[in-house]
Amino acid sequence: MGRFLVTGGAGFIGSNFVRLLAESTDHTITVLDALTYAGNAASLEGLPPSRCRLVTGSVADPELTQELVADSDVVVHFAAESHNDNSLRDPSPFIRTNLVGTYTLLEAVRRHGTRYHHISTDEVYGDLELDDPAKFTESTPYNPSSPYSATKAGSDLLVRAWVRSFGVQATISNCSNNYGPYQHVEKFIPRQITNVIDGIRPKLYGAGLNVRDWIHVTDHNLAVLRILEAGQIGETYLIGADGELGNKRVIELILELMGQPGDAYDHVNDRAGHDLRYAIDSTRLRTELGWEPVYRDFESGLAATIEWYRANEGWWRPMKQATEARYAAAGQ
Ligand code: NAD
Ligand code: TDX
Repeated sequence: MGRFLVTGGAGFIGSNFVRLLAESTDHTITVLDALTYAGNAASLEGLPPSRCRLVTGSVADPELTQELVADSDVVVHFAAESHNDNSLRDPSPFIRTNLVGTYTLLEAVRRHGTRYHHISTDEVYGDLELDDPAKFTESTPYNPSSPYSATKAGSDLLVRAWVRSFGVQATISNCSNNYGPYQHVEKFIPRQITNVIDGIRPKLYGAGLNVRDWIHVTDHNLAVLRILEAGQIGETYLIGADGELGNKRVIELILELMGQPGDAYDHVNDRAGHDLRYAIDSTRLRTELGWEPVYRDFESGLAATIEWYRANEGWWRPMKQATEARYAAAGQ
C-alpha cells in the first residue's frame, strides 16, 4: 500500500473515506473526481495538502486513468452516478460512468497490476418481501430493478470477469444504505432534514412501507479498509449493520428529533419500480475479517447527522433549491 487513488472522493462516501484514510494512516491520496452536481471540493477541505490532492476528471477518460493508476499502489473506486431517481429521468450518464468508467479503470489496473477495490451496492440483488426471513448474501442471484442498479450490477460483473480472465487483483463490496455527513440533499435522509430546517414538510414516497438497511458511512468505510487489509482477491463481501427500518419510521424519527410532530409530513408520488426492502447478511465480513459496526444506535447516529446539517448549512445550501425544483417537477 502507500499511494491511494480514490475515485469519486469528492462525493458522500468517498470524501468520508478520504478523511478516514488521511486521519488514520500515512498514505498519500489522489482523488479523481469529475465534480458532477454530486461532487464537491468543499467536502475535502482541511485535508493535509502534502498528502492529499484532487484531480478533476472522469474515470471514463482512458489517458487520465492510465496516468494516475501508473502512479498508484491501490485504487478504490467509489465514483458513480448514484441516485435511482435520476437514473429514471436520464440513464445515459449512468451507462457512461458506472459501466464505461469501470471498464476504463479495469483496463488501467490490468495494465499496471494495481490492487483494486470496487465499491458497490446491495441493490444489485433486487428487493425482498417485507415478511421474507431471508437477507441478501454473497450468493444471492443478481436481479437489479432500476437503471442505476442495473449499471452497478454490470460493473460488478465486469470486475469479476477481469479477475477471472486477466488476473486483476480485485475485491468487491456491496453495502446497504449509508447515512452520515456530506450526503447530497437529493438523498432521503438529508432531504428530509434540510426540508425541516427550511420549514418544508418531509416527503414520503407512496405509502412509505419500503424498508432500507441503514449503516453509518464510517462503518462502511472501516469495512472497506478491512477488506483492503485482509480480503481475498476475487471475492465479494456484503457490508451491513442490521439497521432495517421502514421509511415512514425514519421520517417520524427525523421530525421528532427536530422538535416537530411525528405526522407533519406529506405523501408524494411513488418512485417507478420502487424496491420494497433491502436487508444484508454480513456474516462473511464479520466472521472471516472480524469487522463489526461501531455505530450501532441508529437514533443517536441520526441525531448527530441532523446536528451536522444544522452546523454546515453553507455546505448544502447551494444545492438545495435546484434539487427541490427537480423533485417538484416529478410531483415528489
Ligand atoms: P455520490 O453521488 O455522493 O458521489 C459520487 C461521486 O462520484 C461524486 O463526487 C461525483 O462527482 C463523482 N463522479 C461521478 N461521475 C464521475 C466520473 N465519470 N468520473 C469521476 N468521478 C465521477 O455517491 P455516494 O453515495 O458517495 O456513492 C459512492 C459509491 O458507493 C457509488 O459507487 C455507489 O454506487 C456506492 N454505494 C452507495 C450507497 C449509498 O447509500 N449512498 C450504498 C452502497 C453503495
Ligand atoms: O424524498 C424521498 N422520499 C422517499 O420516501 C426520497 C429522496 C426517497 N424516499 C425513499 C426511497 C427509498 O425507499 O427513501 C428510500 C431511500 O431513498 P434514497 O436515499 O434515494 O436511497 P435508495 O434508492 O435506497 O438508494 C441508496 O442506497 C443504495 C443510494 O442512493 C444508492 O446509491 C445505494 O446504492
